[in-house]
Amino acid sequence: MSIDLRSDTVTLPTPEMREVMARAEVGDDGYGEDPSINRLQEMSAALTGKEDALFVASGTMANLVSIMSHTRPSDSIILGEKAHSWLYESGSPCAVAGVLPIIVGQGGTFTWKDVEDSALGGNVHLAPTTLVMMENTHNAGGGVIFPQPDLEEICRNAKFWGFKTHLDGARIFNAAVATATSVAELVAPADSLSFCLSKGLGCPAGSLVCGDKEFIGRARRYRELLGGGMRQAGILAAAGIYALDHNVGRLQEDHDNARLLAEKLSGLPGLSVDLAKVHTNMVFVEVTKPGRTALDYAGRLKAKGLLVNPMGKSRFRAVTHLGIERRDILKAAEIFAAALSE
Ligand code: TLP
Repeated sequence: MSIDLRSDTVTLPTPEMREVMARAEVGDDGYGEDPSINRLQEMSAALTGKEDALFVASGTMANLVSIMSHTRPSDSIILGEKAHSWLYESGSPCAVAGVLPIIVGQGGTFTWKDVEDSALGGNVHLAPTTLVMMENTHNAGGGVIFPQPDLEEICRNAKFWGFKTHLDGARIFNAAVATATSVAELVAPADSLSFCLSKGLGCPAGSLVCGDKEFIGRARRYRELLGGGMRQAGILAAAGIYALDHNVGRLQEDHDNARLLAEKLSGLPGLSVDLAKVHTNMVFVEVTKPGRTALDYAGRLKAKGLLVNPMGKSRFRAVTHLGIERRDILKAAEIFAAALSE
């Protein structure tokens, strides 16, 4: 079997997770009667320190219902460079929520000054800014952690200016483990957040939207509008409960494996890694060997049983997760070297 470092979305449910899924108590969530979904939502609200939570199908849907719940069509929203919602969600903020994205900062993170310089309003020609979205960890920025002082300042000033704040916390548990901070503390400044069960936490599907009761009420309606209402989905929620109970602490292993991989790769001529940006479970690598593109190199790796994700002409991403052990990293490092010397 290949060593799959394309994403932490490739994890397979373990036998233990499948076991709790098979035994899950379920009911019709359209009537609010699925005990497993209700429990997962209560757990998620408690873990994130928010009033309420809503189980949705995916991270994309979580971000979209959050945007729809905070804005009206023809508002503008502020996002960091290469934000997942902007670049990797099929244009849904524009196509479905009808908002105008304004991109600020560099490498995914940004400051209040960036927001202040770019926010729109006060003139009938402008699409008024009503939402600021941050991503923690930031995927395309390299799995980097959004600096908490900046996040706090953005949220504090946004409140004063009357903007809502949403955190795409698809990998917020990675940020929490890496900084030894509780998720509740990391997300406290933001009005709402989304987090994913189907990435480092190892579930087959599902994300949670968390915020105050009024916001979650609106999110529930937009989930319905998008066709995302589910029935006996407690089978999936049970996997989420299992993951929150068992798969959070182990994320440190993924971070250690990513660090080991980054260090090995940074020693190879023909590749370059910015070690300072390896904060969590992602390693972004530049192919510097003349005449090689990321796509070409990824093809050579694949032929040797190693999968990575090309992201741009010379850059690729390798992500660690619960299907990867230290010995896989050591083997992967050998394959990286062998494919370079071809
Ligand atoms: N990220 C995926 C892909 O881009 C498809 C990945 O492999 O990293 N927010 C962030 C920060 C994400 O990284 C992702 C998925 C999402 C939202 C969307 O989640 P899903 O795939 O569940 O819609």
